[in-house]
Amino acid sequence: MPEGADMPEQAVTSSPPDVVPWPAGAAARYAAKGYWEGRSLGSRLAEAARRTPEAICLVDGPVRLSHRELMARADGAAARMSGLGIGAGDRIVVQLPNRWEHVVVTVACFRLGAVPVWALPQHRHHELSGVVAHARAKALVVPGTLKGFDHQAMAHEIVAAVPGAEHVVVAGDDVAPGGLSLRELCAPAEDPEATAALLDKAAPDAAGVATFLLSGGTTGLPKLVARTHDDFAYMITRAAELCRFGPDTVYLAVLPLGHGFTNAGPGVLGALLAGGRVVIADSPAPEAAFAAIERERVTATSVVPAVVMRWLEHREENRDADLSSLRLLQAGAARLTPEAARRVAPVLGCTLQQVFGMAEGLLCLTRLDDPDEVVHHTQGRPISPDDEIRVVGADGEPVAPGEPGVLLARGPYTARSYYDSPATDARSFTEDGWYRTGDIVREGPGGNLVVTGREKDVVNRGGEKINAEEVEDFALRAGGVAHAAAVATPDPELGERVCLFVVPDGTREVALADVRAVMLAAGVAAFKLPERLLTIPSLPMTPIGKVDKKALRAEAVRRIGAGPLGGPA
Ligand code: J2J
Repeated sequence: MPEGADMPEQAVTSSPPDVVPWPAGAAARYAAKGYWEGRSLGSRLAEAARRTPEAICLVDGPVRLSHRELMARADGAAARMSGLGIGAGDRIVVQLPNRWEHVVVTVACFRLGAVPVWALPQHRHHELSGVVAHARAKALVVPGTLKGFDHQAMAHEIVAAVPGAEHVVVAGDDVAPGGLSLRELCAPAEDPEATAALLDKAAPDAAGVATFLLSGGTTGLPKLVARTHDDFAYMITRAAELCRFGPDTVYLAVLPLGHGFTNAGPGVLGALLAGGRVVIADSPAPEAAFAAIERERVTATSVVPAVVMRWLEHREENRDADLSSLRLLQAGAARLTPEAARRVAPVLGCTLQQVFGMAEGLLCLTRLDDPDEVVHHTQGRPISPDDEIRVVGADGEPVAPGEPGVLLARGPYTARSYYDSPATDARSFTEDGWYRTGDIVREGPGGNLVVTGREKDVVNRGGEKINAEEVEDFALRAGGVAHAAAVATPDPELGERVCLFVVPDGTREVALADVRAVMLAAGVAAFKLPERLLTIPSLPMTPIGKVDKKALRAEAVRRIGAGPLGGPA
């Protein structure tokens, strides 16, 4: 694959017109305060790499890359993408499992100004074709076959069907005709210094889009959040500062690299920008993760509460692994119970940090020196002094201090709109630029937030968000269903699972397997499939005529119990 001989002299990547920018006054303030530094993430990463070029910064099994080697590969990939006609502002959907190439492609995009859109390996045709189409992606990067599923074939189908999508890039040896080899794409640049000089000179505009993040609960009609180099870099470096990341940081990426949390909370990018090291793991199973922590002397990692529970249970029974290097365990993306939080320091021997974040921006952290009371019982407070938050009631007015209400957020790294989705924006953003998170919180002492519920209709299954309406639409396509309502049922392992209520139309019996089959046939990610089906004569309604999901959640608990799925229906 040739490297691009004619890379542009100056990349042009101002914000696309389909994103609402920050008002000029706010932007000027964020720049004046030094939050927005006006440098692209690619330039920052290259600069960090040049400080300690020979230090190992990326480990994946036997692969160990130094900062110099990572940049040579990323720059090589950027040059080859340019040779393929991919330039600043072009989007590339990246669906890869946790492998070092994920990091190389990401850094390559940031160097070139191309926009990576991280998808999850579990996404299937339904989600991925929606993302490729809505992002107007030019390329799709996929594994070959993973866990028995042929991602390559799916990618070719999507690229053939979506106008503007051109390239399928495939990991591994088995690249079918018409596809490009990820291995070749990620080979080191032939002349690393010359390539780096070209990319430095053509560095993308820091006000332009660095990445499109998928909003929690991505459906066939995805919501994309355009994060600029300036805002994303600020969030990452500020989080890295609060997590005390530095050259001695060894960060274990154990959650999917498709998540914002793993990449940027401060995550992989925070560790690299701090001159530290990233160790890639492809499973959060305690045996494998603990072995990686011991072997690589990992100092920090981030997990979802379901993984915290598994690690605690395993460690209580098995103390073989040496976890003494681990200083920081971040837990976020779903609610961690105070009981679990309390066990982390004594059992795992490290500091717990609760993380409450979202693709749209706002990131809350408990601080490393917060008292136990805060770390065990709250989801932390915003990372920037200029994050603005409001907790409002049904009337849109602020509630009394300490009372629960819907959280609104605004600030130097919180988006003002979704990408090209005016109808959704009208519901999710206020006219004066606040993002309506849909989370119900109360503000505790010291401004720490406690997430107590949510108004948005999603199920949070171990950190993966599932849009209830999407499940309901599929349920209606299964025969015999007059009405459907998906709700969360409590689960000791994953926090929540999807329970589907159906009102039969009397023509036939409806079984869980029927609905699951409809969803699988439509190419829906398996984690969204309902795990329980309950029939009900009619759906309860609220006084204003909406389906009463609160009543349904209570009904599900009454019928199934709050324990594992086993109980009688
Ligand atoms: C309860 N609910 C939480 C928490 C997120 C860092 C960390 C997480 C995400 C993420 C992220 C929660 N307790 N501690 O992007 O950078 C729920 C809320 C929130 C939604 C966002 C990051 N932490 N949540 O989870 O875009 O409902 O981002 O609005 O996937 O997850 O989901 P998502």
